Amino acid sequence: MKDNLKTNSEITWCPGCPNFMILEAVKQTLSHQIESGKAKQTDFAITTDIGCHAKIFDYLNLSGIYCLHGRAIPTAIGMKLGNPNLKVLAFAGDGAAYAEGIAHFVHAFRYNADMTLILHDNQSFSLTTGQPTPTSQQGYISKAEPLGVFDKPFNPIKLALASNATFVARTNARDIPHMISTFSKAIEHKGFSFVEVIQDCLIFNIEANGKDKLMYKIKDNSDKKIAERLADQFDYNSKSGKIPLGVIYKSDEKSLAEKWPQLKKLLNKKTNWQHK
Ligand SMILES: Cc1ncc(C[n+]2csc(CCOP(=O)(O)OP(=O)(O)O)c2C)c(N)n1
Ligand code: SF4
Repeated sequence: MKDNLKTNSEITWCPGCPNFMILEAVKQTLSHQIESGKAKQTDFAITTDIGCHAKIFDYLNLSGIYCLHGRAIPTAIGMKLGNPNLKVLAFAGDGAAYAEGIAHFVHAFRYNADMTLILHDNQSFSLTTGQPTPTSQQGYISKAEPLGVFDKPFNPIKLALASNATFVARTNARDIPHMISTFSKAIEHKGFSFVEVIQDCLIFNIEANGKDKLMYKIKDNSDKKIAERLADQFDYNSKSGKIPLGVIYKSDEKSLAEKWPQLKKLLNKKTNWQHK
């Protein structure tokens, strides 16, 4: 079944890039969903941003839209509104969603459309040769900031929680089984599910690599106070602290379509949209 998700496109990631492992985990996750009868291959639709991560668009045999930089999230929400029976996945980088597309990132949690965001966080704008992003550590020297980054990074997990996220998880691009289990839980969550994948870039911001020794796995958590404490354990700035992996927070709230009966009516009338 996994082969049905393959394409003939030449893969142009650097040899050994952890994006290969993310691709493998996505294929295995979707194959399990399809083989277990939870979804058909044609039920899935993807959006991708622009960046190294976004090349995944060419390597997955799925319908979708290769978006403008920073716009994978709003395009995915539009897709979901257009056909709510689709299982929509958006792929974005830390530059894409935390810089260019930050407004969409914040508001997506409030809207709570039933879809999944897979965020490849390599603490770098890698496709464009390593400019710093909002999660790059202080002191990171690049061609764009030769004196090193002066600013502290922000913490996207805390931002998601503060924005009333209903599903926040973190996983490691080197751990395919953990990615599969986390992606599966995210896809099965009702509402907007955000999975941050900690991903090394082998070429740019290599000082930020090798955080695996700080990582540990947690049990799924539904307590907001505990989630905030878990989020505080890693500040994206130093190689100390602990990095919790797993479902950091999950709650059951109404999804976008459930909150907007008028939208449901309008769409039913205009597009024969059937709410499940
Ligand atoms: C509107 C717009 N701004 C900037 C760019 C240039 N650009 C293309 S890819 C990219 C970096 C992407 O970085 P990130 O989202 O972190 O993904 P990565 O390459 O690290 O996977 C930038 C700045 C663009 N294509 N469009
Ligand atoms: S530049 Fe970095 S993120 Fe991009 S393909 Fe190469 S290793 Fe991967």
